[in-house]
Amino acid sequence: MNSFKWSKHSILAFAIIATWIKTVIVYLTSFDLGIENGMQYFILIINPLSFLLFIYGISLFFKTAKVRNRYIIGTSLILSVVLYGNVAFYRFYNDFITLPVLFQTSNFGDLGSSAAAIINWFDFLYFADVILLLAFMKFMPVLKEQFTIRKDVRRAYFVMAVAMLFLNLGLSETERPQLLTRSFDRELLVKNIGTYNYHLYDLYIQSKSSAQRALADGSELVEVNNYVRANQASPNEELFGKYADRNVILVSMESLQNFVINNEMNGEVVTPFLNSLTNDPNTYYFSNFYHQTGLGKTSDSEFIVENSLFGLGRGAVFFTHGENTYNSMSEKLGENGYYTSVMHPNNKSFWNRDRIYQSFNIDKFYDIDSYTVGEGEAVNWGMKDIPFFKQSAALMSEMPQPFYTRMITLTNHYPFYLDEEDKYINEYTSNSGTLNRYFQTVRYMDESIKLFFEDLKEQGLYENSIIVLYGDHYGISENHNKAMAMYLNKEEITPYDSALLQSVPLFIHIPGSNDGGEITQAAGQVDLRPTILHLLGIETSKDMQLGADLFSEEHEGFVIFRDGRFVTDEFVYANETCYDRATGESTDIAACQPYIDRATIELENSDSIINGDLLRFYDQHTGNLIDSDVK
Ligand code: GP9
Ligand code: MN
Repeated sequence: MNSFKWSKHSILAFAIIATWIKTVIVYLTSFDLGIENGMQYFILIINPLSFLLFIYGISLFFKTAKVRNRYIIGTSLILSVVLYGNVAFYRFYNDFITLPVLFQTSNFGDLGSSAAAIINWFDFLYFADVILLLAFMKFMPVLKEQFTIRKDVRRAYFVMAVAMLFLNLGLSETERPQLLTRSFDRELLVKNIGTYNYHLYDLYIQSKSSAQRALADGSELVEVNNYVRANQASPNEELFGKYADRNVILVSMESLQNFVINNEMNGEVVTPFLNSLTNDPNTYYFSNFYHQTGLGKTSDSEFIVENSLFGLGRGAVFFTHGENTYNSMSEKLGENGYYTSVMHPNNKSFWNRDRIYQSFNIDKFYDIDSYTVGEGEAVNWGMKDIPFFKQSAALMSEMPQPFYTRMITLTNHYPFYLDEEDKYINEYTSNSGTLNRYFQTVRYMDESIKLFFEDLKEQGLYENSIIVLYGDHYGISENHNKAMAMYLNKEEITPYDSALLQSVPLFIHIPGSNDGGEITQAAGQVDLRPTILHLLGIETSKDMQLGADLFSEEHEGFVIFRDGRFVTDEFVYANETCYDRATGESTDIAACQPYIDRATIELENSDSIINGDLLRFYDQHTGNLIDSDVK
């Protein structure tokens, strides 16, 4: 058996290759990962490798063959259990396991009762590699031999593993920029970094946030509470409760910035319908309104609107703190007799929506499974807005009333592609294809909203509703400044301009009300929750919110951005410079200093509420702090 001497490591190679092949087969047969091109296949195939090289490679440190072999078998068994656990979970939930879900036993109540439906007789195949490994060890005596491995060989082995990891991450980053920093979607993570690395990543995110949570107690809330109470704005007496019991339809307009409103592009009107709302007697148009999102983009805007708190400075709070206690607008409306929902034709796990919506106590999520996407009805990231609105209006007609629904559009999303038949205007003509196409998708979205208003009338839902339309975040990043400067007829886009370009439109449309007009005071997304609740006559004076009712006499024109920049009616603070809005020129920093201090406090307050999961210590009905020993 001398010829087998070379194969003293064959058990390691065998284990890696067997688990690798099995994992890829499982990807392709047990999950629906939506692989679209050759590169995605390639990434999928290589992505288990770095982790397997590491985890099995640890066996190279063991001195005796017995320990080494036991380690390899044990590892392959554990990995099989993890993989199979995911498969079983996926069969039921169409999603990947996260640690909090795993430890939330209530979830498994559902699972347990249908275990029989989830487990198949051929499932032992998921353990085929373990069985083969055992057999291999039994029949290959060389594997039981003692050996020592040279240090340089071992080092070379781990260098190879690291190289593999970087290759994987590099390719994933080109496929999905900012995959790890923004952590959008479990499916995308598994598809790109693989199921094993995904669990490590999840472990990292969860342990970081649970450490902060464990260290927090109710005492931190005292300070936050004092700040919130000292700064809250009382409702506008005339408008408070004026539209009680109306349905509320919130439309999050994807990537829509304010600069297109009442503007033209090469002689063509970009948003004819939204323009008509800017001087409609039943519509308030907020022309100095800003998004306050960070890396969590759409999900951050949802978070801000629901909770009147900021997202986080790093990552997406939807992912990192999906299990926290919240007092969302949905929950509040639910307590006041509303049926609450979100309508968005995408994967339910995108942005961890399915999980955090439970924390928000939203009654129903109309995700992609609630829609029928016909031939030619999808573009960019999914279903086109026109059929989305049409089907949504039909779904709304079935909802118990009054209802509150939040709709999230999708067509005006980067890369802003459109089918020919959906192009109502030409492209712009600059060096940025992104900006050039943006005008066309914005024009399409404008059309879809116009048609939606007609659908609502047809369904008999229009008169009895309040329709709130707002842009979720910017669509054109600073990478396109040159083209933007050309469009806006400016020499360059300065940090001052960039801050003001974060303005997104907000419309509050109240059919038949004769309440309307343009409001020019600076305002932000955190203000929506109190504004809407007050229009419906729902008190928020005990709520832990950072925004203020837009109609309140005490509302102040001061909008804080997530990155610390801010806009007031007089000043803009960006790039550590204080600008005077009257001139656009920089001015003495002292003018901005009081706002800088307040912005710091507000962002810190928001962060400590989220990181410490402080709302679990707060009774929003009485406004009292709950004894922290209880939770
Ligand atoms: C995805 C959609 C877009 O479901 O909301 O997310 P974004 O990339 O804009 O954050
Ligand atoms: Mn978005």
